[in-house]
Amino acid sequence: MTQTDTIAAIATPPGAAGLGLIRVSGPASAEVGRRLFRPAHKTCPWQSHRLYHGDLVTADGKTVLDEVLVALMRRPHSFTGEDVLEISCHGNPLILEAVLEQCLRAGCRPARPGEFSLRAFQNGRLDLAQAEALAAMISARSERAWQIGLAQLKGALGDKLRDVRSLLIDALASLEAAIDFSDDIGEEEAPPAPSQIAKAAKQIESLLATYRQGRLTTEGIRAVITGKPNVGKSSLLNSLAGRKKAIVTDIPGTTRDLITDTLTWNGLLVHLTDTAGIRAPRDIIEKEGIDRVWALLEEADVTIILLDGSRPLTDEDRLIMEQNQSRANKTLLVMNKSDLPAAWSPGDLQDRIPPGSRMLRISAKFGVGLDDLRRAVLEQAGGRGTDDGDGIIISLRHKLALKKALDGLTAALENFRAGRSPEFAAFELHEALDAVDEITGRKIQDDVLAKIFSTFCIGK
Ligand SMILES: Nc1nc2c(ncn2[C@@H]2O[C@H](COP(=O)(O)OP(=O)(O)OP(=O)(O)O)[C@@H](O)[C@H]2O)c(=O)[nH]1
Ligand SMILES: [Mg+2]
Repeated sequence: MTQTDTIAAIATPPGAAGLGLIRVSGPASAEVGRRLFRPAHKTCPWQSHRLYHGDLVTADGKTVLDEVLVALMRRPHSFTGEDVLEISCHGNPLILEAVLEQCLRAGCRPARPGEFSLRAFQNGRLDLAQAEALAAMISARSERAWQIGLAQLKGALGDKLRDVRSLLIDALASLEAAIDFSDDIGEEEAPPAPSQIAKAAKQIESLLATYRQGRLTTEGIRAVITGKPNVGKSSLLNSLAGRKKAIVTDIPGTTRDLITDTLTWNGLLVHLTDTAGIRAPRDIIEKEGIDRVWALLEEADVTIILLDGSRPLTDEDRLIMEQNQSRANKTLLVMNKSDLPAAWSPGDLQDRIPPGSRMLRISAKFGVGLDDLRRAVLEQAGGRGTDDGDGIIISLRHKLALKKALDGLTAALENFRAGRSPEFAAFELHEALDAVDEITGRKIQDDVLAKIFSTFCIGK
């Protein structure tokens, strides 16, 4: 797709910096360069992918704005697939704005958010999943999220989808042959479609299974510390955070609000929240605090139930454990104050530890057992995948499309099982194929496309 207009934007973030970059893309890029750039050396052959040093001047040629480096990337070997001009100037927002203004005077229009990436997609330089991966990589807040974004940018997801696609196309081909020659095919020559469909469904299922991990990686793990008052919840937050984030006293009911700190463990973000101790509330402030804890626990990826090992267990401890039964596989039972003599042993809890939850011993005050706790939190959240980010899905859009494809395949298989005419299965397969193609953007509606790119930043 060739665009007739040339777009320009500041590609670096607002604020002062050593350098800033203006990006121009479209048919007039070379002309904009010739008008605004005055080379330091007499000759400037404007070879593609070469840096030239000189002054950036106003469109009327009268005023020098900055000393710059420029590069022209001629199509199709550029990010967008069009002629691209990049101007590196000094990173003062005033300079960047002034240079952008001159680009607009020289014939560009301001780029919309994500428009460079949109053009790259439209010119076949990136598939849609890669363009989204690029945006995800730019906004990644943890090392793992960055790695996954990079793997997708390199086409890891596209490769997996290509496998699924070719299975579906083979299945469709044999189905359509069966439809065309239905009279000639005997029972014993049943088409191989069902086995290919089942194989594709398996691959989609395993991709779908990565979504939880993908989400944890990009958004971070939400871990909540709960327990009755005075068991050491705030002390635990403080030792894990390495600073005095929450107030600690020996008065039960010290914490009333939710206090969250975001930490990085093993390259993953962990949003750790300290909460009000759970007991029969003494006043409406405490009641509000406790109500918030119950609501928060619903959304938690991991719940750390903290128990005081130095004092006998009480009904309050038991109530919290019981309330959390249904989330056992997201729960860690943690016996605190291991530096003091134990008043009970984990064995006493045997009948209360639901399958799936785990038991650990720590001392929040003296920082004992915290490495094990960190490891257990990551494991319990399922955030410690063994893969290297290949083909992990991180976007809800991808998840929904894969789900739609899987539903189509399941319906197709059901049609085979019920012995219906192959047209029915073929219809479902086409639907599934369309859903897969929505992810890479091979087949996508313009409004969906516009919506996706509008979430990107300007200059991207
Ligand atoms: N010996 C010992 N004392 C601890 C430990 N952890 C916490 N404490 C003490 O227990 C008391 C309560 O600690 P907090 O961290 O405020 O307890 P909390 O669970 O946040 O209490 P509330 O906010 O009231 O719910 C303080 O005196 C802490 O010093 C520990 O590992 N060992
Ligand atoms: Mg507290």
